[in-house]
Amino acid sequence: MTGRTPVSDVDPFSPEVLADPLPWHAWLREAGPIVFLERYDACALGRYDEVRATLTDWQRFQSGAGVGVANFRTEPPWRPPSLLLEADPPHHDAPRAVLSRLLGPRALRRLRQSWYDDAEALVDEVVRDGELDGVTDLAEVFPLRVFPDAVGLSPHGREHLLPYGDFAFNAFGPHNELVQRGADGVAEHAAWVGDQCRRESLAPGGFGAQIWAEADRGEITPEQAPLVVRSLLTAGVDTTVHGIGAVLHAFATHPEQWALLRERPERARAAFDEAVRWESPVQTFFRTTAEPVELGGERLPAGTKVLLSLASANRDPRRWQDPDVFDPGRDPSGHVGFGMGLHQCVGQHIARLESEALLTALARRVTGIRLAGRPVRHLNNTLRAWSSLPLRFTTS
Ligand code: HEM
Ligand code: OVM
Repeated sequence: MTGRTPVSDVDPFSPEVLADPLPWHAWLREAGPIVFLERYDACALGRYDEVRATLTDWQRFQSGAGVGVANFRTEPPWRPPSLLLEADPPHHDAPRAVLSRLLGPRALRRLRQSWYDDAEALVDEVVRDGELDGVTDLAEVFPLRVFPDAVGLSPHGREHLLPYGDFAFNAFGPHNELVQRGADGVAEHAAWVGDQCRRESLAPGGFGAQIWAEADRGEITPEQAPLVVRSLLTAGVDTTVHGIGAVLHAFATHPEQWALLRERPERARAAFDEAVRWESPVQTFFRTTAEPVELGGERLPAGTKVLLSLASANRDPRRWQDPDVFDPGRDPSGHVGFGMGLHQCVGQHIARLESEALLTALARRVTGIRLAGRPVRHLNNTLRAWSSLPLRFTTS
């Protein structure tokens, strides 16, 4: 460090910052384009331009050393690295091409009608005049109803999915209390997940079986197939649960926007993207410098960990007008809530389809939505999440 770079002894993964990260984000953006995090021997970026530039510069800012605080070259990862998230070209290319095809907009057309029907059915079941919990009655229920079936998972043991994902997202952070608390159960969750990734476990026609079919066609190797399935099981559930939680919270606290959505339900998809910008359910990922690089006027040695605050970039006033305002009428494109560049979320079309289906079904029944009590945060080293969201719906 040259001495001009701001140094911070703040722990971005402390319970205090995780419970209320916005003041830390504001400090990070204002302090300068790059900040040194004393505790983690890492740098942090909070401004949109630098975060975006780093996400799209995969040659110099690599993922293969892990996208959490730990450097896989010096610390062994908790599980074999992801062939997508934690890989660089050329290794990244084939698994990515497979998932891009299987999870792309064209491929999802065959799921659209049934997910819309499932959303209608769920809304019929749980929505009534009165109170319900937006997380435990809706945000956790809907993804778990549609996604595991689409992958082709066994109906048994699905309760492992959320805690497994929660641990994986915690594991990008330091070995703090959140990781230690999850450590007890993770072997059991991981064993179930690993078993589900076998060819024999996956129902015909689902994403899992399609991944194995790509192995048969030689697009990926049979050794890669189970790990590609594992990516869906790791990244495909908690993310959409907390994304849906975010959009429900956004509307409950902006009831006038719900009224507008009811008039124009075709805007559900854009509203979800705005909620992803506003809340950033995935808050951070790291990169590791592959060579000495200059960034924000600072010269970083090779092997430097760089924390990218997607959440802070998504509220950078240099990029967004009134960034703290949830405005489903704005154009949220360019937000980095799904990342950007080579690793940009390959499941984003799934996430959008799930939330669009659920919001559309809700918009048909629910005339008004309000908070009915204090929402409760669920802390995670990477995710911004609710564990409880007391809502009051009106239906007439
Ligand atoms: C990558 C966020 C839903 C699977 C990413 C990245 C972000 C992200 C920020 C970029 C990681 C990086 O640059 O290092 C989200 C959010 C979601 C969501 C906010 C929901 C609101 C999903 C779903 C799936 C999924 C539903 C699977 C069905 C993946 C995979 C990658 C990824 C496999 C790695 C892609 C690669 O490295 O090429 N996601 N995600 N995600 N996501 Fe998502
Ligand atoms: C993966 C993966 C991808 C994105 C996020 C994530 C736990 C995992 O490929 O396993 O978080």
